[in-house]
Amino acid sequence: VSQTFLPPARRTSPSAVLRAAPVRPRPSEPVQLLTPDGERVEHPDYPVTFSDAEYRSFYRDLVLARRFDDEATALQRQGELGLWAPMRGQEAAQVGSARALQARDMAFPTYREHGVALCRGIDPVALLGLFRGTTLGGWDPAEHRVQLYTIVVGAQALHAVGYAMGIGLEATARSGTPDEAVLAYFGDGASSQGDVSEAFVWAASFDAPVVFFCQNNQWAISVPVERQLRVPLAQRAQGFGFPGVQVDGNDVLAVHAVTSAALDAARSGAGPRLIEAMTYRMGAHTTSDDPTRYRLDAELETWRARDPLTRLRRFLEQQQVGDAGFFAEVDAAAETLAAQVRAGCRELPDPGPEVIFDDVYVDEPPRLRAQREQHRAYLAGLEDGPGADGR
Ligand SMILES: Cc1ncc(C[n+]2csc(CCOP(=O)(O)OP(=O)(O)O)c2C)c(N)n1
Ligand SMILES: [Mg+2]
Repeated sequence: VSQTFLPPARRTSPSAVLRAAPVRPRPSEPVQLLTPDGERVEHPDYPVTFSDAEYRSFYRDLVLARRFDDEATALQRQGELGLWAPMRGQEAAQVGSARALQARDMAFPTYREHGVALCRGIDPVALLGLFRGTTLGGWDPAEHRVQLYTIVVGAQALHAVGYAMGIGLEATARSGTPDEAVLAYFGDGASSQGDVSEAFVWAASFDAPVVFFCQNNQWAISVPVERQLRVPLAQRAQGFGFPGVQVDGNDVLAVHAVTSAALDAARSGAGPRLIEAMTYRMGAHTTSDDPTRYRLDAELETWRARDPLTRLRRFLEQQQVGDAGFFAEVDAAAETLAAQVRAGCRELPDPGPEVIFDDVYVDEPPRLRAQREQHRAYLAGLEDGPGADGR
């Protein structure tokens, strides 16, 4: 065998090869309204104002979201949850965007949108059910206007566009504007999925009232964002035929302003928008992951200095919008929430073995009913088995 046909000797470790992206995304200026030092800055495209009460309520939501997420991580460590996907670090991206939604708008989350769920009034204990294995859903999407969590990376982008196309078609039928919009969440890793590119094409072709909201948290498990994107994701939108904007995802004010504007545009019939929120996943991908195996402490430190809670707290203190009493009240509310979540999680009822037959069909076909009966009889016949108590 000639030397020519031998593969080249591997000169670096596999992880070094992964890291060696020849082109890095070029730096760009994300929209920012609040610096990491807590200074309120203006942006020409987003001349927004917030009342003191709004500033305080943003802070409150950020703190509650973080406390809930921390509690869930602890519950997994105590064996109360099978798994948890921490969102620590992404609170501003989630609270800022979710609070830009109007009552009728619909959100399509991934598996990490716990801050979105809280802002939309989903019971945090019900949300834990999915991670405790007591439910396959947890809430009514029609009531909260948040679809169920989607684990299949990127799939919900297509679901969101289909839903938005429906809104658009109804608006056309009554010769009006959509008046409601869809917010589709996904991650930087998901941006490489065919589903997301297809979703962009369909949304553009049909002027669907959808806002794509990418939380670029720099990692897709152990794969760095440089592997996903050769240009900032926001720039990719142009090639699909709609506007894209990059926002400081750790700045709750900027995220809120940018998402509000994009949703307004979608509701008014201007078609889709893409938002790339630059943020960072401070914790592990999930509680099954060990990020120290693939990323450096220095990177973590850089992002810790951009913490979304710290910067808003600095602003509130510097502008005397929040006093010691306010911060104490928020901390107390967070502890109350954590205690309720802890107790509620442990009390979540175990589902009976028959629930696997539920919610498959609206009208249960005879064949499935027969299988359910067969399964029930089988369980009843087990001595001390799961069906022995009649469930
Ligand atoms: C279609 C599909 N492929 C692979 C996986 C396994 N997986 C789960 S999360 C994930 C990474 C997703 O990264 P990103 O989109 O950046 O979201 P993040 O987890 O960072 O929030 C992968 C590959 C999956 N769930 N679905
Ligand atoms: Mg990611």
